[in-house]
Amino acid sequence: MSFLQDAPRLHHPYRDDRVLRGLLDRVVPADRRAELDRDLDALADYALMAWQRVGQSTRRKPVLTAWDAWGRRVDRIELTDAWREGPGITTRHAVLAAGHAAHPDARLEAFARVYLYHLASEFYTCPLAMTDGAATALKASGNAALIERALPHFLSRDPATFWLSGQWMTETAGGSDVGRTETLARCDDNGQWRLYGRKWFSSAVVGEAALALARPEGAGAGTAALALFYVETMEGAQRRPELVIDRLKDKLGTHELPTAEIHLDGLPAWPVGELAHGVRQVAPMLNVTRTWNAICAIASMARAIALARDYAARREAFGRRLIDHPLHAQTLAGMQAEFEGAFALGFEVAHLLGRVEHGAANAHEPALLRLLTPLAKLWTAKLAVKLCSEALECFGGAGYIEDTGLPQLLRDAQVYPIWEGTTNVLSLDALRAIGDGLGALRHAIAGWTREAGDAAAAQAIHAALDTASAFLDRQGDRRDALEAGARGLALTLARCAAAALLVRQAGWAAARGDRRPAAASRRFLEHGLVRLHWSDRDDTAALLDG
Ligand code: MFK
Repeated sequence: MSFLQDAPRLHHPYRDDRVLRGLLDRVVPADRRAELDRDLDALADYALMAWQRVGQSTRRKPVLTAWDAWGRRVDRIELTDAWREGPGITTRHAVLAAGHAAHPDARLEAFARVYLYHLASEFYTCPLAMTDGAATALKASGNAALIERALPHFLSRDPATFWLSGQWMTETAGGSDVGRTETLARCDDNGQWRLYGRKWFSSAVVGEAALALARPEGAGAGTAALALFYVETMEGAQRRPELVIDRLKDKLGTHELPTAEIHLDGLPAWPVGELAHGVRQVAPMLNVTRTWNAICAIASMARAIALARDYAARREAFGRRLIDHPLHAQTLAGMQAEFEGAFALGFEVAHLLGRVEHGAANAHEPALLRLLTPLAKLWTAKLAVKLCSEALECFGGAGYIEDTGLPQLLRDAQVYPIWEGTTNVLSLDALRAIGDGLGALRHAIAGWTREAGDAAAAQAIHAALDTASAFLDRQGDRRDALEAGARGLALTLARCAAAALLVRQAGWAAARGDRRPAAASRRFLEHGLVRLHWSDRDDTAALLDG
């Protein structure tokens, strides 16, 4: 019998996830844990089923049928199984609704569900993120009529009444520069606002509602003149005729997600707030979807590492298992330490969000949340690509073969740094937040490390923070230099926060006899915290000169 290699086996994504269980054991009160465990077990069972199912089928992309056989415009999108199951799974396990429950841990508990559901959902989490963001932005707007109209659908626990919301911002002229939005909002003779224009990346086009930025007729140019509108896309079972799907995008990854180009030809719309400062009004949505992005990136890392570790424990080469080769073990351990840092930061942002929303945060924490949200998004996104790439390499040639299911991990991960703001857009956003944020971060880091009593780690983290502060002081008012260094600054601050959170978790776990989080904390610190570059501007210009 010739040699055959076993496929990697996926262990139970909840019961066997020490890192998630360690966090929940530390944070979630016992009286809510049983209900949470029921949902997490069910979502993890679904994830196991989904992993087996994709291994047995040829993956399908959604199909758009624009016209029916009799010439009617229908814009019907045929979805994959996981997408069709999305409303049922989401509502049954409160993937959205749990985040809006009336207690400060609500967001943390919801994001634990998201973490387990994400990959099995085939990025159905993308429109879920936007729906969550829309619910949050509508609440923040105080618009009672829209809240009463939409939130019971967005947060429904019944698939029959559940609605998805899109977030329509990106346009051909605008891209990240949303201030160049060309979609026009015009008020008709009956006082009804209507939208006209083209949206270039619409990820939840199968949804029933959306928040859209548009420029009210006669308003000036730029970001401040944009208004935020709420729209509905369906008229009974039919898509409204004023919303036309031009085509589905052909993307590198996230193939199951029907991202569309659309145009609006008089779609009825309702202002969310004042008829200006729409970006300010949509910002709560952006910050929520960026948190989803971080948690989903972490979920991709967890899956990639879990498969690579399982394989390493069974695959033999050069006379012993891969995991017994010192260099392979060192590689996997390094990946695990980075993942645990990303996990700690992503879930701290999730927890902070809930505490701030419920008035349970201390005075520093709103500024801390504002800074950590872009930091977590940008760092976890980059790390997901790196770790998924490394995980594929752990399989050798098999990692490059489509029907192992592995290349998809890398292709899909590449979306995290791009959507919801690129790494550079997010680095510049962190500069917006650093004024109040840096002091809040120092304060928080001092608290997290004090809890654990690890003086050496605390010293290393504070030294890295001092280097970041020195960088900021040196740039002073030189905006160009500050912007050029913003990515290095953001990565440094993200790593400092993650290191301190690892130290906190390590202290808690060590007191209970688990030394693994301390190993993660030490290894993460060993990888270094500072990622600043003090680059010469003339060299930059020279390097770009042909
Ligand atoms: C599975 C994972 C789930 C993920 C879901 C994925 C969905 C994928 C679909 C998409 O990708 S949707 C499109 C994503 N696009 C973006 O994220 C836009 C990227 N561009 C930015 O983020 C820009 O920074 C932004 C458009 C928000 C603002 O740029 P500007 O034009 O330079 O605006 P400006 O004047 O700096 O900011 C306007 C106001 O918003 C200011 O407040 P004031 O009016 O009070 O002065 C800013 O402080 C405020 N602001 C901006 N970003 C904010 C914010 N406030 C709070 N939080 C923020 N993040």
